[in-house]
Amino acid sequence: MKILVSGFEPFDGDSANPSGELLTWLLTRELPFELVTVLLPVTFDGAFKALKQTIELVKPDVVVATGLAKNRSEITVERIGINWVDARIPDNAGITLSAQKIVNNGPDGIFSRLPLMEMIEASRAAGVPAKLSTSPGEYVCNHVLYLLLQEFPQLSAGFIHLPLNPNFQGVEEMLKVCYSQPIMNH
Ligand code: PCA
Repeated sequence: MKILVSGFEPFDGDSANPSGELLTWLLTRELPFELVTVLLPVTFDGAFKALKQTIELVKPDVVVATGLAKNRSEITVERIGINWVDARIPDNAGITLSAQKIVNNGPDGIFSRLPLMEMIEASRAAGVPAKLSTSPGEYVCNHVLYLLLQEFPQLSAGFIHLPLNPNFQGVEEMLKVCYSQPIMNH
């Protein structure tokens, strides 16, 4: 079983992004599955392209994309990717996409295909607060999540938003659930 985990480079003038640091941390862990990681640029044009190339190359069984949500205090597992982008700040290439669909004739939203509730329970059981989110934002993370779910309908895939200073153990527990219960539930 191969799980691909993505994280993002820093953005918005920050010097670090915990989702990028997560990848380095995970690579030091002993995991029951094969882990592949990819660091994505925070650009509308480049992020999904880089993820897609990696998926096509490594052919993972599960894809878990991660990113930072600075205004949240817990790890949140996203329920849905939405077909909308409305950036509050430019991406790292200076591009601001405003109030538009991501895919013109695509569905308004696509549900995550990860065992969401079981992931949350596993993180909580390890003492790391986590909860469900139905709001992935309107920026690069949602852009990647929506395109991931839309372009790879056969893949078990979804998105985890991290708070600042996350306890990465919570994510490790979540990934172990994706390995042991790779079901697509809503
Ligand atoms: N968080 C941003 C993009 C990159 C990241 O780590 C977001 O939530 O859209």
